[in-house]
Amino acid sequence: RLVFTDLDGSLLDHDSYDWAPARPWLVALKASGVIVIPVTSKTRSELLSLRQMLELSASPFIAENGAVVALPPDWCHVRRDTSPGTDGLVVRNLGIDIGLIRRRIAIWRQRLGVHCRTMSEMSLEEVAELTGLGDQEARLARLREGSEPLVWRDSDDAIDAFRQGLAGDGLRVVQGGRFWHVTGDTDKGRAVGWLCRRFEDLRGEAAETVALGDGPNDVSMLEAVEAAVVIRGRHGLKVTPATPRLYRTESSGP
Ligand code: 2M8
Ligand code: MG
Ligand code: MG
Repeated sequence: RLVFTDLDGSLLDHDSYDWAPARPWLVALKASGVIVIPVTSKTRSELLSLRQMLELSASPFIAENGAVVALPPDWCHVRRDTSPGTDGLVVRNLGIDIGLIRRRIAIWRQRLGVHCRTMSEMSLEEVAELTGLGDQEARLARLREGSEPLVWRDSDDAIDAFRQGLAGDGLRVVQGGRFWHVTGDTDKGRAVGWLCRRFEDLRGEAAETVALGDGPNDVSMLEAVEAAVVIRGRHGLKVTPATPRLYRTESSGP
């Protein structure tokens, strides 16, 4: 059994990033052999420390909205994967190089004359201020590999034009809790599907799957599993996955 969970606003509180209320469940799931898999907008670097804190170091994780998948040894395929890095994880990039994403954002912004500010243009202090993260965490959030967060400073119509322009380049724009995120042709749902197929390949049986999330960028993931949980958000954004088995929580966060 696999439980896929978003972090910010879901397993972690939107503002304080606290997860203590969920701890008893994490312990119980581990004891019964259920694998909890973080699926997040955060970077691989942020996840490397968070997964230890959450005691999820045996699990794979999906970072940067589906652009990056990290596999611990028992999720690896001897023939298909490269050898693991120093952290023991094999990393698969399902998206597009971050340099290309940043160049296309700059081009479409200029071409359309729209206003936004990307995370790579922000100072460390600015990122810390916007997210409420400490300096060290903000530094890790800036180490992007396959997605660029940005703050939109223009109209709703302008974001549609921006989205269409980037779509012509094979790029996608999704909305997280605080930022818009530009990725390659991937999303949380695609990465979840990829991991489920990997599980089936290795174990010889299909996984039973549940996913939890609070944001619009979680919809593809919620639609990729058997049972979905929408966590009440603090951002006021609509989250409406088209799925028959859907539960909405009354409380927000962990
Ligand atoms: C960003 O992601 C969140 C999650 O949805 C957002 O858009 O609000 C990312 O930059 C991530 O790396 C960072 O840790 C997080 C902090 O709130 O913000
Ligand atoms: Mg979230
Ligand atoms: Mg998230």
